[in-house]
Amino acid sequence: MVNSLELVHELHLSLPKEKWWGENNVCQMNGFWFLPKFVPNTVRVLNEFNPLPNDVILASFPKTGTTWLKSLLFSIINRSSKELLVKHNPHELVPTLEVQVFGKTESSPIITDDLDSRRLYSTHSPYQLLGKTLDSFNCRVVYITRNPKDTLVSMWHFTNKWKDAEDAPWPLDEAIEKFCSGIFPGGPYYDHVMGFKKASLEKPENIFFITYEELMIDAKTHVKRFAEFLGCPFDKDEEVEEIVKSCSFEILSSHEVNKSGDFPSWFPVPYNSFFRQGVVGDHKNYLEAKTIERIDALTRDMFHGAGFMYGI
Ligand code: PAP
Repeated sequence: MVNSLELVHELHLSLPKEKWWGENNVCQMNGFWFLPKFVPNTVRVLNEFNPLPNDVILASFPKTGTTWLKSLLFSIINRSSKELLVKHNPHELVPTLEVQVFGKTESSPIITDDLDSRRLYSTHSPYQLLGKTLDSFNCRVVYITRNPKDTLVSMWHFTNKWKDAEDAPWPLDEAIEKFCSGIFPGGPYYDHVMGFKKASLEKPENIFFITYEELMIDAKTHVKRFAEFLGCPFDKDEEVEEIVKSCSFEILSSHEVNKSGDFPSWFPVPYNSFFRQGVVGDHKNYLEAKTIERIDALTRDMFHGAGFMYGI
């Protein structure tokens, strides 16, 4: 009899692989790249996750503003969350489907069928894979994206904070090559973003598409829009202002839990690696002009060519 570990092993062997950084590979499933440890979890999400109509799913490509949006959506749904945000990292308040929820071999107790509860989960799975599940249950999805150059630089920094990165830091040139070729966890970035962008245009009542840069310019207006989209609008402006403030980079990154160099049980990076700069345009401090031109040309092709005038 084949046990589940053997099945996972077989699944890994059968998938195309590419080198990502150092000794780490990524595996390709349905045109997208995944870290091997998340392949079985992602398969479980696709096979076993049954959203409830009341569920809220935060979807994103890695490093595009997930942590920020987790704190905002959690605060909007639960209204006052100031105390909880002081004590808990946002990733522990809003579990990720492929990491905490389906990361174990047995169904997680977090999964309940309580029809009255409003569950909030996040996912890095692309719409091309998870879309059928999300559409069939009619739940609300908020997707955040970020310009490709800042996303790449943010991921490069994050990867170099991994537990086993000490011996072999990831050269930036390699990170650029991998990003441009699409061989990146969750990648290709452009396909991930366009999957949700197109779906949000087709189903605006179910999928809210936002950019990190828009949120940065006017978080207050967008927090109100999220609340309306989720069917729980605010009565008072002060409530909105309080949420925007308590979820700001400045406040969140000042909490001991988020400054900690400890490693959470669910990912091999310290808590403090989710808070680095939190600004728009940091790529200018790292990428040469010729790299910026190269990525902009790709963006023109992939986004502008598809009618999405974003990312340059
Ligand atoms: P994840 O995919 O691993 O969850 P994610 O939260 O999407 O990561 O991205 C982290 C980025 O969001 C970091 O960007 P940087 O490397 O360019 O600095 C992080 O600093 C930024 N970030 C985290 N919290 C906030 C916040 N409250 N406001 C703005 N940016 C934030």
